[in-house]
Parts: sequence; C-alpha cells; structure tokens
Amino acid sequence: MAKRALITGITGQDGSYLAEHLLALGYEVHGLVRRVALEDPERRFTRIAHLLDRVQLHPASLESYPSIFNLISRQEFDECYHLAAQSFVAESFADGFSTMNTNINGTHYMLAALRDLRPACRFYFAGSSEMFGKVRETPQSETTPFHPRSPYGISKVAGFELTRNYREAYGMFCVGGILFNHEGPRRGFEFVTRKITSTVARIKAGLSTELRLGNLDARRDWGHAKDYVRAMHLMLQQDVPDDFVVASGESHTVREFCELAFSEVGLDYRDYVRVDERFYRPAEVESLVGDATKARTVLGWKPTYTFPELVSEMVQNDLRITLGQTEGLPETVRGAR
Ligand code: NAP
Ligand code: F7E
Repeated sequence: MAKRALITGITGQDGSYLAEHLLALGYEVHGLVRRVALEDPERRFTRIAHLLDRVQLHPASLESYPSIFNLISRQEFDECYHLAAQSFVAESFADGFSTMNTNINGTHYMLAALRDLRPACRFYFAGSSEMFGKVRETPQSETTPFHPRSPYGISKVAGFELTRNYREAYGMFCVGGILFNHEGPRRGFEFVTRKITSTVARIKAGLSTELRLGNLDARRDWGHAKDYVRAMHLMLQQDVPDDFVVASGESHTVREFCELAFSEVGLDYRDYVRVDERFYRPAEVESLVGDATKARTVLGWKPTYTFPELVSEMVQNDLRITLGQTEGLPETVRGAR
C-alpha cells in the first residue's frame, strides 16, 4: 500500500519540490494549507499548480490546535514533514511575536496532535543553519552549539528542541534537519538569491536600472532545494531517528552571487548594485558553512548541483519569466523586497 505523507508548507519552495519527490516515489501526498490559500488558488498555489490533481489539500491553521487535531484525526499519516513557518529572517525582526507564535506553537501543536492520535507517524522538523547564528566553530555540524541571532533563529532552536524532546520523552520517530540555505527557481522573491536573479533579469530586459542590497560580505552555504528535499525524505527512512546537517560544504559571499548572476547575462554587477542600509539586519549571521559528513555517510546523500549551476538556473528561469511578463504573462507570487 502507498505510504501516506502530510506536508505542512506544501505551497512553499521546499513543500512543492518535496511533494513532487514523494509523488515520484509512489506516495499518497496530502498538504496542510491556510484557508485563505484555498480561497485564492491562482496566486497562492503557483508552485503546486501542476500537482493539484495529484495531491489532497486540507485547510488548517498552524495557529489553531483544534484545526490540526481535526486534520490528523481524519487521516492515518505515515510520515509528516513539518515545513510550514514564517521563514524570512528579516521579517522576524519586524514581527518577532507572530514568527514565534507560528514557528514555535505551530510545531508544538503538530507534535502534540501526533502524539495523541498517531504516535507511529514519523515526523520531520525543518530546522535551520540560522540556529548556529554567531558561530562557535567552522564548519558547523550536528554537535556545534546554537547561538541564534534573530527571532527566526530562536524560534527554530525552540522547534528543534521540542522535536528532540518528543523523540526522547515519548519514543516517537522525530527528526530535525539542520538545513543550510537552499534555493532554486521557486525561491521567494524576498530572499537575497531570488532578489538578485529576478532583478538581473529585469535589468537585462530594460525594466530596471539598479539592485539595492544590504550586506554584500555575508557568507552563505547555498545549495539547490531539489537536492535538499531528498535528504528530508531519507531522514525518515532510517532505522533510528536522528538529526542531520544538510549543506554543500562551500560558502560564498552575496557579492560573489551577484558577480556570477550578472555575468550570466554579460553584465558587471559593479555597474548596478547599490548598498542600501535599509537591508542590513539588527544582528547579522556573518558566515555559515556546513559539514554534512553525517548525512553523506549515514543517509548516503550528496548534492548534485554546483554553485554556478544553481545561479545559472535561477537567472535563466527569471529571464524566461521576465520576457514572458513583457508579453503579458501573469506576475509571479510575491514582490521583491
Ligand atoms: P517558504 O517558501 O517561505 O514556505 C513557507 C511555507 O509555510 C508556505 O507554504 C507558507 O504558506 C507556509 N506558512 C507560513 N506561515 C504559515 C501559517 N501561519 N500557517 C500555515 N502555513 C504557513 O519556505 P521554504 O524555503 O520552503 O522553507 C521550508 C521550511 O524550511 C521552513 O520551515 C523554513 O523555515 C525552513 N528552512 C528553509 C531553508 C531554506 O534555505 N529554504 C533553510 C533551512 C530551513 P503560504 O504559501 O500560504 O504562505
Ligand atoms: O539572506 C544578506 C542577508 O534572506 C541571506 C531562509 O531560507 O536561509 C534563509 O535565511 C544573506 C543575509 O536568507 C540582502 O543579510 C544582503 O546575510 O536570502 P536571505 P537567510 O537570512 O540566510 C536560512 C537557512 C533559513 O532557514 C531561512 O528560512 O543575504 N543580504 N542584502 C540580503 N538578504 C535579503 N533578503 N535582502 C537583501 O537585500
């Protein structure tokens, strides 16, 4: 019989790639979505429009325990991938309270409902390299201490610890993935990679003349989301639940990302990029690079995309969208920020 998986955050970047991956593996895929999303499918389901006849969507709210309890009581899920979150670090400084509420309570509600109704369901928590924050060692691995630098990072540490506690206290199969930045053509426009590639495309098309960014010297370990969702699935197939770092092991600056993205269309980033203080954060995570040795050896996972391939795919995709837009195609999900 096909395994039945629940994905929270199925409308997001990772949720959409994971749904595709699980469907290809023969899973029955269900998604938790906000009711507003169901009411506005044209705008809210752009990443899963091509999957709508193959997945089952259920309205529920991460802010409401009864709605989650009700959903989990109606279906016998084998695996649950809890990806839904307020995932934009800068927004978490603007509204720390709702980030905490969604990310911490939402995770707690999922775990508590599963414990009551379906304790055998395997649970994946979307932890983040932002938990390392002001890093204590480089590269960062599963044993590196956390020192989060934003409400988002703090919320992810809390979710990660809740997940570990449910594993240790109640013997549930709960795992925390500590994923470093992963991107791709479906990345939200507010994140720096997509902001860069979408603006490069607009500049190339003559629709924009500059790109305003914050800290160009920040370093990130960037991979492709398609590679990273494979690791999530592998984590839930192990004999013993455990936590894993997933990373490329390479770090690059925002400046290097710009350099490659602009050169993809034959331009020099120095002619277009302007530093704008508004995009600096109150506390920055300066440099992240992960050590995914455990994922490579225990899960047999390895990334397939290189950094230049990732940048190139994102720029080429945005060029296609932008040129399409000038011919009257609809605007994509969210505006740049
Ligand atoms: P994303 O594109 O921002 O997607 C977030 C998803 O969460 C969307 O489906 C969104 O639904 C949903 N969501 C947000 N608030 C919600 C709420 N209150 N109730 C119900 N659903 C809500 O994020 P992503 O890049 O796919 O990341 C997936 C997960 O991995 C997140 O937990 C993120 O924090 C974590 N993570 C991401 C990275 C990365 O580099 N991408 C790295 C480490 C960890 P709507 O479409 O309705 O807004
Ligand atoms: O910023 C710098 C910014 O917003 C990357 C999320 O998926 O990965 C993501 O969080 C870096 C930061 O991602 C701009 O200061 C410069 O140093 O793309 P980002 P993030 O904050 O690393 C982690 C692993 C997650 O878990 C999160 O969910 O780029 N930066 N100038 C800028 N960033 C943005 N967004 N916009 C700028 O103009």
